[in-house]
Order: sequence, then structure tokens, then C-alpha cells
Amino acid sequence: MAKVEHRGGLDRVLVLEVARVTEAAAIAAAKLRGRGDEKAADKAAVDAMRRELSKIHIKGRVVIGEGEMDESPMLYIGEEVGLGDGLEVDIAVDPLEGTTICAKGMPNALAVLAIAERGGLLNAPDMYMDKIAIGPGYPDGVIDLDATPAENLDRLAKAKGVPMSDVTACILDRPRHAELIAAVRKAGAGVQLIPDGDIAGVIWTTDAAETGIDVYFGIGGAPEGVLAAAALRCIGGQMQGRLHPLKKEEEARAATMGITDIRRKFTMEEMASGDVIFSATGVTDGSLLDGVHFRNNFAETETVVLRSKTGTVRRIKTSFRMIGTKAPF
Ligand code: VTB
Repeated sequence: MAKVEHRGGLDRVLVLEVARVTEAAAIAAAKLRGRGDEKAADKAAVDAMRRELSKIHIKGRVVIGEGEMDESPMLYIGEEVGLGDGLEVDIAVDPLEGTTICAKGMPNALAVLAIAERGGLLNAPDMYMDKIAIGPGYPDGVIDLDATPAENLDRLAKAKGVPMSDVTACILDRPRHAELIAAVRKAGAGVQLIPDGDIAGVIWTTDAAETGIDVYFGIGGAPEGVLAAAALRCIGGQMQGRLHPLKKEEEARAATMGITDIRRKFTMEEMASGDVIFSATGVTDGSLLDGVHFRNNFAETETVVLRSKTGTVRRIKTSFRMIGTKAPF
């Protein structure tokens, strides 16, 4: 992939603009929480996100989105979004991260978006990625995707200065992780399993004292990997990811998107470079963010907006006056 020179940085006004986008998606999805209809909740979030993006003064291009043009009418990879009159930016979206948890009314569903200077986000296809991530404050090289879980955990415990029994790994609860989970437990560390939502899983590592999670391990979506890397770039931490194709066609797909070496290990900086802004709004209550609360005529949201250039972590609580049952967008 071509290396891109980043000089100018993003306009900081975009911090508020992107918050509006994830707020709108979260409110739309929240109306369909617990209905058992993943598709409807996802569609509501996608529609709202698309609508809000179209109001921003950017020349945006979706690089991580809802899939290919022929399989999704909105926010597909390559779609141009925004008013088309501002800075050229690349956009990664996950309008409803955790569609299943939202449909079941369970915790930690989020609306997520990252925006970067053109060329700043890895164009990852919709396939699996093997990931490892830790929060800030550790010397470089503590974790390595090519080391065994025991080696990674050992280095992490030593760097943190705690016994292995005080280290906890977050892992997606999937049969494919049975060996990984067993290896972590055998090494003497704890495991926190999550049903879905590994962007939050990675972000939790940035505040281990609060969340109890020191490291994120395992195979999840590649698009979610890039979004998590964007968040971690802003807060600080270390992450590596490697595509994990299940079929030959996926390798071919990755190649058409510029990733010719399928075994390549991407660092956090290679997945999200230059100036990056990341925004997430809670859909259901979770440990990262409160979900949307509907109260009288108001919809209340909680959003976290991160910016890599300054390292700012901004939490925004917004109260939307509803017009009837509709948000005022
Ligand atoms: C993860 C997680 C997502 O998919 O990427 C996971 O972050 C991996 O896919 O929230 P499988 O469900 O196929 O294991 C989600 O759980 C849902 O998109």
C-alpha cells in the first residue's frame, strides 16, 4: 500500500460533527433494542448514520463499511459521503457494533465511526482478523501476535509488575477460541468472555484499573479491528492484527483491496495512521458507555470522542428533545 504523507490534520470541528453521527445512529438502533430483529436495528443505525454524514462539510469516502456496493445500498465500501466540499477524508463505520447484543437487549452495543486523513485507515475486507491489544503505559514490544498466549501473558505480567493471577484477558466467546482460552487459563491468568463487541473489548484494555481487562486476544472481524486500532491510536496502547481468511476468495478479495501479503502483521499505526478521530455512542448500557435512555420527551446519549493528534478523550452527554417519538434530526 502507498505510504501517505500527513501534514495538515483534521479540522477539530469534526469532533462534534462525528459525535452527532454516532448519536443519531445510536438513537435509531436503541428504538429497536430487544426486538430480536438484528437486521432492522442495523438498518435503522445505517440509515441514521448515512443521513447525518450527508450533512457534514467533508469529501468523505467509506473505506470500512457495510460491505460491497452490490450487497449493501448504503455506506458500502467506496461510497462518497458528506457534502463534498471539505477536507478529503476516509471513514470507517460500524453503525451498530453488536447487532445481536442489541437485538437481545444485552449490554455493550455501540454505534461507532472513525474518520482519518485520506489513506489513514487500512482498507480491510470484511473477513476475520487475529488481534492482540493492550493499553498504554507498557514498553514497546510487550505483546506479539507471533508469541504464544503464555509468552505474551508472562511479559505483560512482568511489565505490569503483578503476579499472573492478577492479569485478565478479554476474549470473544466462540468455539474457535477454545484452545486460546485454555492456554490463558493454564498460564494462570483470568479470562473475561464477551458474546460480541470486540471494539469495546480492545478499548477496555486502556483502563485496566476500571475494567479489569489487561489484554484483548483472538479472532474477530477485520473491520472491527481497524476501528479498534483507530480508538487505541488516540488513547495509546499497542495492537497487532493479521487477516485470517477462511477461504481462497477472501485472500483474493484482500489482494484487490491492496493487501497482497495475507500473512502480514499490521501494527496499530499501520491500521490507523495520521490524524484520526474516533467516536462511539452507547446503544445499550455498557461498561464503556451508557446506552440511550428515553425519558419523557428526551433521548439521552453518552458518547466518547477521541482524537489522535491531541490524545483528547472527550465524553459527551447529550439530551435530545424528541418531536413526538422522533429524534430532531
Ligand atoms: C467480532 C465482534 C462483533 O463479530 O468482530 C465478531 O466485534 C466476530 O465474528 O461485534 P463472529 O460472530 O463470526 O464470531 C461481532 O461479534 C458481530 O459483528
